[in-house]
Order: sequence, then structure tokens, then C-alpha cells
Amino acid sequence: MCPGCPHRGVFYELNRLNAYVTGDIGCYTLGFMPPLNAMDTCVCMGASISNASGIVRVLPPEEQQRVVAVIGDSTFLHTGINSLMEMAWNKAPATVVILDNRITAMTGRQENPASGYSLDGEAAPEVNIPDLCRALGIRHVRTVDPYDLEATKAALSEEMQRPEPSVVITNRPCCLIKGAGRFEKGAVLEVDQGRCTGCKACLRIGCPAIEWKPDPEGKRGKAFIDPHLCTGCTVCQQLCKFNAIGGKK
Ligand SMILES: Cc1ncc(C[n+]2csc(CCOP(=O)(O)OP(=O)(O)O)c2C)c(N)n1
Repeated sequence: MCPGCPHRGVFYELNRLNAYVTGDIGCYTLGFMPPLNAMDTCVCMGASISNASGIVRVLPPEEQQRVVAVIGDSTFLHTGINSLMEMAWNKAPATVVILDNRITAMTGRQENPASGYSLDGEAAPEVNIPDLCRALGIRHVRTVDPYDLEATKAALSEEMQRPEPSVVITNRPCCLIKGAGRFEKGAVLEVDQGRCTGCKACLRIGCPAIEWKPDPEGKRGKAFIDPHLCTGCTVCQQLCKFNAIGGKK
């Protein structure tokens, strides 16, 4: 995943929540890879929600609420709506996360029916994803900022505990959309080498902007942030217990 990718924090938290994650096709499929390790199935476009509906049927009741489907906005609009309707209709007690990054990122940032633009780039009617989910019969629909790890974890864990279907929508645009990726000038983060203890907590999110510098004398190494790659999304900063990551103005 790119530096600043809004999908990263969701997978980090799903891993920590020990969820059974049914995946789908898009940039976020990379959530299966180490160090995020947070995707258990991936079959084809739209299979995440239908897999989740099926898996809850064969799990013992105490395990059913651990099932979470993840699906991108484009994939959801392409072929996830029908499965969500079925999930609502047959009351599968799983959680669906719609990763709304406002674009079809994996195949080259094409517009989609919720982006507000047609494929020609003309202004177009914009599907309201939360309203659509409610119209399909999902009673619990909420939106969360995936750059806020605590809020993301709270939303996921609350919805996973609900014994009925629910939807969590993430609302940060793809960092490759012009103007959306990089935060204000000076937002790039840096590691205070004096404070960094070399605990490697920041490496657990797999951000390509974070490098590991081994110590030349064989002591513990330290993390280093490449200023050319960092977007200032702050996800790594939230993981550092030693306040060693800073620099956001
Ligand atoms: C049946 C089918 N049609 C089209 C594709 C090409 N394709 C791969 S990923 C993708 C959509 C990705 O967009 P989204 O779900 O929004 O996720 P993102 O990459 O933005 O995270 C598409 C259309 C495919 N893999 N299979």
C-alpha cells in the first residue's frame, strides 16, 4: 500500500481485533500481506460480503460476530450491493467495511458512481453510500476516519459486537487523488532519533515511507521516515508510545 494509504489503519485494527476478514478485489487486497496480515479470503469482485454471509452460517454463535467483510467503494457499487441486500434480508450478523476512497484506485483512479463524476470527468449524480446501505435494510451504518486509529478500532469493535448486520464506511480519499494525498505544507513527519527506542511498533503498519536503520555498533536500530514519501497521515505517529514521531505543523 502507498504511503498515506487510508486503507492501512483499518487492516491494522482488524488484525488487532482478531477478526475473520473476508476480502475483495482492489488495492486493499494487499491487507492480506505481512505485516498487516488481515485478510482471510479473496475470491472475486463482490465475494467479500457473500463469503461473510456464508461463513457466519457455519460458525458457532460466539464466533459469528468476528466476521468482517472489507470491500472498496468501486467494488461495492459494481457488485457488492446485491450481497449486502441479501445479508440484510437474511440477517447475517457480520460487519461490512466499505473502504470509500472516492475512486477506483487499483486500476488507475477511474471515477465511479459515488465519486460525483462520469468516466469522461463530467459532473454526474453521486450515489450516497450510507443512504444506499440503509435502503437495502441495514439499520446500523456509520462513517469513520481511517486515519484516526482509536476511532476506527472503536467503530469496528462496536459493530462487530452487534448481533445483526452493520456497515462501517471509511471516508478518506485515496492519497493519489490530486490534492487529497499530501496534507498541508510541512506536514511531513520525522523520527526524533534521540527518542526512538527501536521498538519497531511503527513498522507494523508496513508504510513504505518508514525505513529501518540498523545500528552500526550492533545496538538496537532506529526508525527513519523518508521525507519524500511521507504524506503526514499520522498513522505511525499514533502508534509511537515514546512520542518519537513528530513534525506535523
Ligand atoms: C470482474 C472484474 N472486473 C474488473 C476487475 C478490475 N478491477 C480490479 S480492482 C477493481 C476495483 C478497485 O476499486 P475499489 O474497490 O474502489 O478499491 P481501491 O482499489 O480503490 O482500493 C477493478 C474494477 C476485476 N478484477 N474483475
